[in-house]
Amino acid sequence: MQDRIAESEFILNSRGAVYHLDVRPEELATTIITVGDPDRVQQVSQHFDKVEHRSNHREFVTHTGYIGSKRLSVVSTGIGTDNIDIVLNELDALANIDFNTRFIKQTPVRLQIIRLGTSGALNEHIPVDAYVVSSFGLGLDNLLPWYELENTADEKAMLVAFSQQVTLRPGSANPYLAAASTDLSKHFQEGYHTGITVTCPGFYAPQGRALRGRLSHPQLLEQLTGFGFESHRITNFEMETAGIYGLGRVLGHDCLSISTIVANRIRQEFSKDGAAAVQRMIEKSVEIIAEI
Ligand code: R1P
Ligand code: URA
Repeated sequence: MQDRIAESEFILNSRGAVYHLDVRPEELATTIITVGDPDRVQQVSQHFDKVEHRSNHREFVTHTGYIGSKRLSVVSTGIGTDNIDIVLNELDALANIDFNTRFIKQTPVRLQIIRLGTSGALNEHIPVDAYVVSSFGLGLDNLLPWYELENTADEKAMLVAFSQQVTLRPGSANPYLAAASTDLSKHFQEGYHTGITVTCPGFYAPQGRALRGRLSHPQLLEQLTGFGFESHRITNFEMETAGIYGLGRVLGHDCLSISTIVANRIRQEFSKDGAAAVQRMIEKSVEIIAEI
């Protein structure tokens, strides 16, 4: 028999809510939209017919409500896969751990987790203000090497091709890969580009941006743009997708990441009104999510 999970490992606050998110099991839906920016939570929940729960702790803002009869939550993650480690584990705990007994529930609940974020394009044909659905998350950030992530044969072959074509400085990254949920991605086709999203452990040098710090890997953009495996190409990079896909796989959830392209790094263009483009992505995507 499994052990009761100790107070030091699974932390609840004084109202019996999971520590970082400050959410109780009954306050979370099984379809969850994640956003990086806490201010974007309200931009999503304004499309709900009714909001029944709001919580707010550190960078983690949660609203739960309904569109028609569909119950949805929207949760902000803040930036980076260190935060994704916290958010995905706590969402999973809310669904799959009994908060009273501290035992794992017998029947696993599979969540739908959909990121609505922003990203930089690595393909000159994907313009700013376009939307990209990530077919794969390819992590350079080192979160998933801490978990037992099982890869398919195709994913393993893609990782081998990546290590042959993209020469990272030894010790800088331990690349990992996980695919999107096709059950979710099949709903997001018209009006969305599709491709591999690279998840980076930072915004500047880890995405090839040189301000005053010199880059250890000045060929990064060129190598990522040139990468190919069968028909798969890298379209964009950001800071959460691979963590969501990888940890979603480990924990047994269906995950999808959708990004508004706010910068095209090949053309060196930046959106003139990224906020409006993000708002359009939210409207278009939430309408689809409400029907899934
Ligand atoms: C960097 O500015 C942030 O923007 C992107 C990156 O992944 C990173 O979190 O996503 P969000 O706009 O969803 O935060
Ligand atoms: N977010 C990123 O991480 N990179 C970009 O270029 C734009 C948004």
